[in-house]
Amino acid sequence: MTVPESHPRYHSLLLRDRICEGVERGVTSVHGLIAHGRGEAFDYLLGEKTQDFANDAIAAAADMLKQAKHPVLSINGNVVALAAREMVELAEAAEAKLEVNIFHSSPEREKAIRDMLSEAGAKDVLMPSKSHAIDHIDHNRKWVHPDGIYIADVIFVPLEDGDRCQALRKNDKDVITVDLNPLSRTSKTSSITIVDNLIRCIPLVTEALKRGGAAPKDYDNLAILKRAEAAIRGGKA
Ligand code: PTJ
Repeated sequence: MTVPESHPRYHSLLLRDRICEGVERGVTSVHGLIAHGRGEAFDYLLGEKTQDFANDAIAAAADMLKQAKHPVLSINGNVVALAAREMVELAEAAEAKLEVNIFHSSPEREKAIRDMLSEAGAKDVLMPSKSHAIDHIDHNRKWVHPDGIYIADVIFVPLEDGDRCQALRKNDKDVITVDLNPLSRTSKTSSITIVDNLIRCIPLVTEALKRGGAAPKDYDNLAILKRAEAAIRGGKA
C-alpha cells in the first residue's frame, strides 16, 4: 500500500488492502468486499475501538472455549484474509480445531483458505466432507467434517451468516461470533456475540484464554447487544 502511516485512515486502509489481496489470491469472495464495507461503517460508529461490552463478551468467550470439550474455529474468506495468523494462535491457545466452512460455495476457494492457514502455521485444517451434515439447513454450508463441526460443542465463527447460526444452535451447539452489527440475526441468535472488529478482538480472546481469568457471572448476550446498539446510537454503553 502506498498510503503513509501518518494518514489518519491508515489502519482502515490497510485492512481494505488485505481484503482486496484476499480476493486477488482467491481466498475471499467478491461478496466479502461488501460485507467488509458494512463492517467498516459500524466500526466507524463504534469509534474503532474495543468497547466495554465487547470486553465482557471476550471474557465470556474465553471461558466458554476453555470449558469446551470439542471447540472448533470455523473459517471463511474474510476471516482468513484479515486474521489467518491470529486464528491459528487462538486455535493453539484454545486447543481447538480449525475448519473451513464458506457461504459462497467454491472448492477452489476452500483449498486456497486451507493453504493460507497452513502458511500461517496451522498444522491441521479440517475441510467440509460430503458424508456428514448438520440438520436444519439446506445450504451447502451444512457439509462439515466428522471430527470437527459435526461433533463440536462450541463453535467460534467470526462473520457468521444468520441461517447457519440458527442451524448450529438448533443442533445444540454453542456459537461464539464476532459481528460489528449488533442488530444482525447472527448477533441475536449466537450464545456470545463480540461486537468488535475481528482484527482487534481475536488477539484479546487469545490473551484472555492464556491468562485464564474468571468468567463473568450470569452472562446475558441480549443485554450486551443492547449496550452495543446504545453506543452506536450515541447513547451510554
Ligand atoms: O467466505 P464466505 O463465502 O463464507 O463469505 C463470507 C461473508 C462475510 C461474505 C458472508 O458470510 C456474508 O455475506 O456475511 P454478511 O451476511 O454480509 O455478514 C457480515 C457481517 O459481518 C456484517 O454484519 C458486518 O457488519 C460484519 N463484519 C464485516 N467485517 C467485519 C465484521 N464484523 C467484525 N469484524 C470485521 N472485520
